[in-house]
Amino acid sequence: MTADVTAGQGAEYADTASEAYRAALRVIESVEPRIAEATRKELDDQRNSLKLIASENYASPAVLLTMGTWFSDKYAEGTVGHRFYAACQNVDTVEALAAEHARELFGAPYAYAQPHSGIDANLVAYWAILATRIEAPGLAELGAKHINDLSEADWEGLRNKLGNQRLMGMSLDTGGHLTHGFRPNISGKMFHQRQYGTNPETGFIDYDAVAAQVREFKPLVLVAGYSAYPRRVNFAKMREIADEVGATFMVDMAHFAGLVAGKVFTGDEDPVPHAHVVTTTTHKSLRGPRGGLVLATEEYAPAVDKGCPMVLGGPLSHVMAAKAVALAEARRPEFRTYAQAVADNAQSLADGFVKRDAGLVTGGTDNHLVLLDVTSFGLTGRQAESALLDSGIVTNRNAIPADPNGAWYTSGIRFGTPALTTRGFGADDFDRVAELVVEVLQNTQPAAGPNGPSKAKYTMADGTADRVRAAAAELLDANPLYPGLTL
Ligand code: DSN
Repeated sequence: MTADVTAGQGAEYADTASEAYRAALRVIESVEPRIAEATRKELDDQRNSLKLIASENYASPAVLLTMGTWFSDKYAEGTVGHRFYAACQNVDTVEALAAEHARELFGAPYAYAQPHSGIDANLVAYWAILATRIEAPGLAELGAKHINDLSEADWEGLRNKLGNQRLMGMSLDTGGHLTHGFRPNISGKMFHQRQYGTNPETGFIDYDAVAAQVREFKPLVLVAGYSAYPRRVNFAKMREIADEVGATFMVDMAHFAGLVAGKVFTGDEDPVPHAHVVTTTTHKSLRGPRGGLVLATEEYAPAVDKGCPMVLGGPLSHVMAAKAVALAEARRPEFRTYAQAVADNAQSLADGFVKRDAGLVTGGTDNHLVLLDVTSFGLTGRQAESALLDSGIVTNRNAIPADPNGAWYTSGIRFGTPALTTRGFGADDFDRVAELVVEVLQNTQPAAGPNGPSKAKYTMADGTADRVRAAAAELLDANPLYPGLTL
């Protein structure tokens, strides 16, 4: 276990945190014992499985405890110093601190800490871009100060303009996110959308091809960012492409915010100096509470600041408080050690797969995630995900580019290193993880379905799951989650 990497995860105040949790569980138990029981069991399950879901992590006890307070009870619609409710002075302290830590950590001119999730952060960003680029000039053209002053006909005209704009983002099957213009998501309905993909031969983004598509489509918004692309993005290049057609450049860094915070991604790979608007979640590689965040230039800040009431309901002040704590943790030097270890460990995991002849999308990784093409084992993603879960390995199935099995069964398994790195796993441990994954998949076969081989059912050679669980337990015991915390 590497002390630097796990610092802040509880060992230094394990006794106090244990007391706090034992007391809290006794209180919960007195009202609904089944919730206390499920809470204990969840810790047990998380402690005893190899968590490799790329979008998950383990927040520190300080972050978790911050969420369980009376800030949950307070309404605070509006923004710092400008609320639609009375008595928000302490929420103002909390929100201002969360925003200050975010600005300092990422070097951003402005930060907005209210979004409840990454999807909410993206909706705030889209509407802030539309408000800045379409609504404000539209109002000026009509000689009005506020939309409420417009006649019904003028408002209808402006509303049509707002609903008639173009967005381009990365396609879901090549690693983009639902909210980047995928038609079943609201982002694909509120914008005319087109998607860019990756080079079918290499799996990498082809910047010349993206530039050609952008020149032709001329989007108002160009989105970069991913949830299943195992490579870095050159954001300086993407900004140049956006500038050519006057598009607003937005980056969704939800997956890799921890690598930006930890200075693994710098220069052209740091989205903050290059994008007009940057969104993120706070609970993935950033290791905070479940929630979202928007960073913006001065130009877009006033519109982002109106996220509530524009898009959001009342802020979750208890979560904003936890965001402030997590961002303060991420500003410590040890977070850089953690972020570098996340990237090094992903490299080791990918190398472990490659040397065992498992097929990887793009042939490897240079961020925190690895996308395994499980057709190399004759399986669907669904079969592989279930067989791994039976063996104590928690992952999620994921589409691969041009996936022959579609978005439900899929042909890929996505792995991420942020969570196990928090436990202290190192490069050798991740090589062993690759070995265990390959052992499971090599011993799994599709089962017969009513119309030929099933895409969901599978059989595993006897003893595989038990053998792998036992090997995983050795790794988990050597790198305990919340060391010293007892309930
Ligand atoms: N659910 C997140 C992920 O797993 O990547 C994205 O929304």
